[in-house]
Amino acid sequence: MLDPKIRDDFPILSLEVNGKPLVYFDNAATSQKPQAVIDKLVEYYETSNANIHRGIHYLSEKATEGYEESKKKVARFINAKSYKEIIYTRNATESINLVAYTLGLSSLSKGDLVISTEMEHHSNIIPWQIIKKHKKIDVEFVPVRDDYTLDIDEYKKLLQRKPKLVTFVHASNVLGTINPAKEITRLAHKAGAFVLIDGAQSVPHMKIDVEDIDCDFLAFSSHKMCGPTGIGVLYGKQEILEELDPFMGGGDMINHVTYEESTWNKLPWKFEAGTPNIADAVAFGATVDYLEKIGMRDIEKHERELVSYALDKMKKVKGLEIFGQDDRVESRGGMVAFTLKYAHPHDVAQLLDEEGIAVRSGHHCAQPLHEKFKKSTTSRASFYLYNTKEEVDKMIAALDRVVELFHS
Ligand code: 7TS
Repeated sequence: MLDPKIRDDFPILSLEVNGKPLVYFDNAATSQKPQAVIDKLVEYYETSNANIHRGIHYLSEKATEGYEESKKKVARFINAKSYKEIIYTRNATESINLVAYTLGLSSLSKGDLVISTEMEHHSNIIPWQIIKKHKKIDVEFVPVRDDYTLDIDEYKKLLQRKPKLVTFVHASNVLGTINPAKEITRLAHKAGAFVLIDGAQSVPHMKIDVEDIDCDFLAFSSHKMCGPTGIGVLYGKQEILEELDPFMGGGDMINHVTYEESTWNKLPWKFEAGTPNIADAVAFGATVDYLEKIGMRDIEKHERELVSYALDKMKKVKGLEIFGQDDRVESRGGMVAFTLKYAHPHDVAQLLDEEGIAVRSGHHCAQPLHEKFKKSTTSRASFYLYNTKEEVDKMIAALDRVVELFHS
């Protein structure tokens, strides 16, 4: 386990909620921010604020340097070849939409197949439904089996139809399942498809190496990995990004403009129209420094130990059913969705909140997955580097009290 002193880095963790010390178990929705990231944000506004790529004055150059340095750090963090492969968006959702609206609109045509999976977040379902409407493509979903893993045999069958794109969630935000990204990618490439991975729930929690996985695109969000809101990342292989048309048009993404037509800027700027979210990008660079200092492998180990501890205890709560694998911790992430036989998930979340414990309830933007397993909603506890076994114990005690309340 990581040293619990790490908690001192996160000012919000010393809050009391409803008179109790905060237990923050809603990390899959968004994570808390360390002081180093908050300080960087303030420092940027106090010492560097200007627009980037526009002026030759001192501040503009300083802001530009901070923005570009952040991209270089992110490229190193995921082992991309260059910062040219790192596009900043608002969030993982926008990153996925960027691929849909560029590659989807320009390269897909009627009857082309896109393969996704049944365990996607809505952000990797809706964009393809929109492209389906525009371009009359087919979208198929790899089934989730009863053991909450993807049905790879069905996937192989779908691949025989020569899809143009395979897109899948690396770690499910509900089931916790970690999909075999390298193998899925290898098979997709063999069938001639592009590969887009939704890394929103994997990049914050494990060491990701895009060269090793060999995916063509990877989408993730800063705010789920201790960074500021308002910054998302789309990694894309340079040779593919070079071929794509821009996503949005405007300032900074152009080379030369006439009234009739225009040419595009170099990568990655071709995909970043208008003034970007400079301050949050600079602070995102500090976020990467922070995570690297702790070490992604140690973060992963910490969460694995914590989720294993939590699963053992949760299984013993009367009437508690886990939605996802409850044993194979090596292939699942640190989030546990569950239902209690005697209480509605919203009541569970509300009663836990009264004890200062933050969990989420709902369908977690994965409604089709819930419906497939005949659930309308679940509660979900999701862990991160600063959570402890003592906090898990508090949640278990609170859940026992909920069961007592509803069962008696
Ligand atoms: N993909 C996955 C797997 C996610 O879990 C989420 C957010 C997204 C994409 C979208 O991320 P965004 O930053 O663009 O919003 N998931 C959740 C969640 O589970 N609870 O709140 C947000």
